[in-house]
Amino acid sequence: FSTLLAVSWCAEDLTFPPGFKFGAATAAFQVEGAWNVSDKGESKWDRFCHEFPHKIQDRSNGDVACDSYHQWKRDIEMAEELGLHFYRFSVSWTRLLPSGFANHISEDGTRYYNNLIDGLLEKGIEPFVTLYHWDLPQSLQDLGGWTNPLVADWFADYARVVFTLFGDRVKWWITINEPIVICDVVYNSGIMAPPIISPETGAYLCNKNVMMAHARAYRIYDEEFRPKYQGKVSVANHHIWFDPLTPADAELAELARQNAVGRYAHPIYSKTGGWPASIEKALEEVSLKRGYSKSSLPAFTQEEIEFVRGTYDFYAMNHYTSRLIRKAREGETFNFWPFADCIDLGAKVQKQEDWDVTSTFWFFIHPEGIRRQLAWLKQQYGDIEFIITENGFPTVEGIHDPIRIKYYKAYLKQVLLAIKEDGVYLTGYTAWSLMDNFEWSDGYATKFGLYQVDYNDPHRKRTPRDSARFYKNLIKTYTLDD
Ligand code: BGP
Repeated sequence: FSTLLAVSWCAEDLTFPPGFKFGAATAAFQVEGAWNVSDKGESKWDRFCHEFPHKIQDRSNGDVACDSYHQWKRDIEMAEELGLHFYRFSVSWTRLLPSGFANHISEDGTRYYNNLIDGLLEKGIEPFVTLYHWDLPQSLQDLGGWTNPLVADWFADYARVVFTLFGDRVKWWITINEPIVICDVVYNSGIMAPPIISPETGAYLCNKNVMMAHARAYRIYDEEFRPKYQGKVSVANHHIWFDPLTPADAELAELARQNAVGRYAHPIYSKTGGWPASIEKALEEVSLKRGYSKSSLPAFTQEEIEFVRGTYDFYAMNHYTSRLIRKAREGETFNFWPFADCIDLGAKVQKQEDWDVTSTFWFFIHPEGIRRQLAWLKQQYGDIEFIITENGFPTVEGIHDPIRIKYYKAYLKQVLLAIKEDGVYLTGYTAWSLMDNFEWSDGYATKFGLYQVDYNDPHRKRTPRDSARFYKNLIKTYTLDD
């Protein structure tokens, strides 16, 4: 019997399709440091860490971080060591446009990103660039940030500058990283920048403005740059997979998916555009009940629906973890973070007994979730190109990190099943993260890196973990077989 088992295991095809691309990611605020070097402007995360150190687990900040502003050559070397096909990083808005507006472009900022992009291309590694990974200029935050509809204009100007400067060499673009974090997590929890709590209004205003800002940037690329450069543009959503606790919770789990994913994806990827109908209805009912004269979720005009609809060239999926959904019990309190409890829907989340916990409070291990999430997206939005733009694992282990390798293997196996069994057209996978970095409210306490960073070293020495060797071998062999 054991021989039979062994045979069936070997027969299992754990090989990635030819042409599949592997990458790793970071984000400007999390790695660059040099927060006030040269003419760089202040971002909302600079301000947040400096003013509210107690909101960061280890009271740290991004002032130096991994010092990638100075260590970029080593970063490229690491990408080369791993054999990455692409490196996903973000541009810091205030490094390029210190005032937040397009009235002055920093020469130093331009030079920094040119060096990084050219250095990667010299090694045959594709730059995969995110325009916005959470570090809004403080000058724009002072004007209301993502709750001010003018943010779409400011973002459009910034996007045009980035496309103009780097579009000749960068072919893969993400406009905005994880709108749900910028909106729902920020305005529901107060644990991220800016610490403004406004769940009934702020989160939804932000939601619509982010959709408009993304669409503006996409349309600018499409009309002014695509004819010359033929790149691809998308937005990277965050996906927590929701399973119902019991069959009776199935409908609520679907509503929670539409709330957490559909509210950010439906306007862009669905055939009809606009908000998911079930969410539009549920949120209007809640708002009226609360005494508002209309829904807190701002309506789209027909023109806006058309403007946002179809603004993608592929689907960018960030995924880490899953939750179970059940109806909230009488008198139960809501805890929005980790962004799934939804007071407006009466949905409460919990973890399955047998899901392992990790060193980070919001993260439970449930490999099947990534496959189910991909299948759901395919079923909702059709047979489009998918790229996993973030997936990774936090642990406090040192250089030897067998648990992280186990996580990567288990999740990547489910990714293969999505491709081979469910027919998901998935062309790339991105590990979060190339190196340990400033993990937002966790500071440096949580470590996601394939490379360990020594924060006591003035040059922030990077050392490959065992997981880096695992990933390198996977990229070389294309198989999960040992
Ligand atoms: C994603 C972010 C990344 C990264 C990662 C780990 O949501 O896009 O920037 O931080 O999560 O999460 P955390 O740092 O909250 O543990």
